[in-house]
Amino acid sequence: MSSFFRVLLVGVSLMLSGIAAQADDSDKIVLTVSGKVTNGEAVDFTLAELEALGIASITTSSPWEAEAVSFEGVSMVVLLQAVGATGDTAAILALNKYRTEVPVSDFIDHGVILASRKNGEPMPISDKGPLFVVYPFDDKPELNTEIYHARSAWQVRSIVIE
Ligand SMILES: Nc1nc2c(c(=O)[nH]1)N[C@H]1C(S)=C(S)[C@@H](COP(=O)(O)O)O[C@H]1N2
Ligand SMILES: [Mo]
Repeated sequence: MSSFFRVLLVGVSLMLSGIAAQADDSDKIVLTVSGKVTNGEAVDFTLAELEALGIASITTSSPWEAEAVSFEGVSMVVLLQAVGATGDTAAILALNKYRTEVPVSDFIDHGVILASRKNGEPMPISDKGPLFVVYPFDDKPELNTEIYHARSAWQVRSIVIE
């Protein structure tokens, strides 16, 4: 191959990889955890970084899903361990500015997850994504109260450990 075509090929493939990088969201920060975490330094996560912590799943119906569906995401206990959280309350903030305070004991007592997928698929913002705090409502019917519904924040963007 002539050097001209080599240069052209390299140029075209660089251009295409640039387009691919723009088209996917792999660099996008989906979650920031701050407050009482290691060294007080806020920790940012892409979706892939978050899911690399390990995936747990909860299959349940909810006030938002009449039929049981599978939610998959990182266990809140694992997430808090990963950032070195030492507080006992997690203030969870959503993209729509909704804010709710959840006792860290809930995460331990109920195996709460920060779901990033529903039935294996990432959740769009229009369907409570990209991150949704999910309690095991079907396994623990006592969680079907206003208190736990209010702690079930969707469109989660950040968490402050207090
Ligand atoms: N992002 C986000 N999550 C949220 C809310 C909200 O307004 N925004 N409302 C909370 C409250 S107070 C309750 S009771 C339930 C209400 O869900 P509903 O509005 O679908 O009935 O979701 C909780 N999660
Ligand atoms: Mo509510």
